[in-house]
Amino acid sequence: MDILLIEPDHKCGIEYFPWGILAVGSYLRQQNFDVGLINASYLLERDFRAQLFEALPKTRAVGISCFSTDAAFVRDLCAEIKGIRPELQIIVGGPHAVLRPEQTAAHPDIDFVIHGPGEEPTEQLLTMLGQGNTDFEKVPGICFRRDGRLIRTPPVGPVPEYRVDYSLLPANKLATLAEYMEVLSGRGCSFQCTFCYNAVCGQKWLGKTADALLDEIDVVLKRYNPHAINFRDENFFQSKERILAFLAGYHERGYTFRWDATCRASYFTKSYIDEALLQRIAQANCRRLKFGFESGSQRVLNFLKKGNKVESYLQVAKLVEGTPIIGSYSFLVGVPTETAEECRQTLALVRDILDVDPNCEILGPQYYRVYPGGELYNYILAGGYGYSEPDSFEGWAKVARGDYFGLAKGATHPWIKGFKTLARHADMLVFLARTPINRLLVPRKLLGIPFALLAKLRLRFRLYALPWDLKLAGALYSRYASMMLPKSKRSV
Ligand code: B12
Ligand code: SF4
Repeated sequence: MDILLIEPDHKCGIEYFPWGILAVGSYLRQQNFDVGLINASYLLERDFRAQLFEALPKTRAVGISCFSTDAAFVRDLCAEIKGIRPELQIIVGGPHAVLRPEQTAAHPDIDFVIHGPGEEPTEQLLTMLGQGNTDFEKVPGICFRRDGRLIRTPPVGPVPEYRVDYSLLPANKLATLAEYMEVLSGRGCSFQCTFCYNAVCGQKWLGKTADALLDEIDVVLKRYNPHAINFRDENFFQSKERILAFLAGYHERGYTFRWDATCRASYFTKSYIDEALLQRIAQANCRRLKFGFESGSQRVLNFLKKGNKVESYLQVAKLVEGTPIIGSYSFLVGVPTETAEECRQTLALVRDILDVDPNCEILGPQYYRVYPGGELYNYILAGGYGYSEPDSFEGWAKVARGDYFGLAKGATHPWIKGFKTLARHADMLVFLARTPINRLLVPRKLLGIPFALLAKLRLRFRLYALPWDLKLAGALYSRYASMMLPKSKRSV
């Protein structure tokens, strides 16, 4: 095996596609490299370790993906691998490597860091390692140590065209693709929201052409016959021209699959998504449109450079409600400069949207999590909040704790004045307020009834003071969810 690619256990308990290593692995396979892939997020720990120990003696290099929250997992894994085979080259990529390449490459157990798209740098590194060539300075897109110095080479150019090789996924996942499939129709996004990874990395939208996308869908349908496809990229609707061609192609090619995609409220204009186009989208079996609404405060939206108008949100929800499409709306609270009243405005907006469309999906309001990089992050560092960043990968590993379902949120948000408990548990408030009481009428869940009743009153009448019930409910739910987690993982 030329390289063993590993996705950490993100501890979110959900079996998503490991897109970073799936992309890199697909490309490498097409260049005739022998690639192995293990996704620790799918596996019970003992199964992960069994697969790891079986593959390690056979591989020439290891590649690991790393979110900032994965730092501790990656640190421990690298130490373990080096303990078994010190000569094995370890390559780390993924969002944290992109955001903090030097710090990551300074870690003694990490040999190379990929600070952008990983396809071509990894191909070049593997080729050079195979030849015993050590001119790594010539490989664009990497960061590494040499003679006590850190060397960062220039970024790589555009990612080459290639097909995703889903057969890299574990057998148990492959068996489920007819039920649920993910396809990446493009990468990046050209908006500038200050909290978002795309804006931080300057990843402008790069979409497949409609023809290339439709051809890819043909292949996916032929091989896996999914009845639903989730277009996983973050701005599926960025190009109107491509959307019109996709909709035409959907009917011409006789597709029947249902699909989910990301959208933006600002696209709902007379010149782009009007009622007629929304109907056409619905007729092409769109199942779900996902929006980042973020806040009920226009000031906060402007501060985040979201480029949306709060006043458009109810209109968007009404239009979507008038179709068979499920509206999925995501919210964010706890960002710097947000006031208690602005947090309450977000909760009031959630209530108003639920009045318009009781069947919609609400994500959050999620508590703003601080990840390194970008305008908002720099604002925090400069803001006199006393917030300081870990100065090493080891330091990140210490702050990044296991975060089952994102409920064990860090308390370190000094910019939140007087409403931290509400902000941290706003998602619990909405979750409980939406839970039908009859679903709690089972012995295991009876305890939830008073919490749910109180949350319904809170959301309806804007009663947000003294949210200790939400804190307690969050702690109980976190414990319950953690107990449930191992069952949600499949053992292969
Ligand atoms: C899909 C997705 C997920 C999926 C799948 C994750 C995955 N492994 O792909 C799931 C749902 C699991 C997920 C979960 C989470 N996610 Co997420 N997710 C994304 C999203 C929207 C798209 C990623 C994607 O598919 N990219 C397409 C692939 C092809 O590109 P890529 O990931 O950039 O990978 C390229 C390079 O980075 C590199 N590369 C990547 N990995 C590797 C590995 C090796 C060995 C090499 C050589 C190269 C390499 O090469 C790849 C190809 O060019 C991104 C946003 C974004 N724009 O990237 C957020 C993002 C990655 N997620 C993020 C976060 C924070 C999370 C959560 C922590 C959220 C939470 N609950 O709080 C959880 C993690 C769970 C946890 N508790 O720890 C952050 C990461 C920030 C950070 N500093 O780490 C991002 C950037 C969103 C953001 N905040 O803006 N996520
Ligand atoms: S529109 Fe969405 S994907 Fe694009 S920059 Fe803003 S938050 Fe990120």
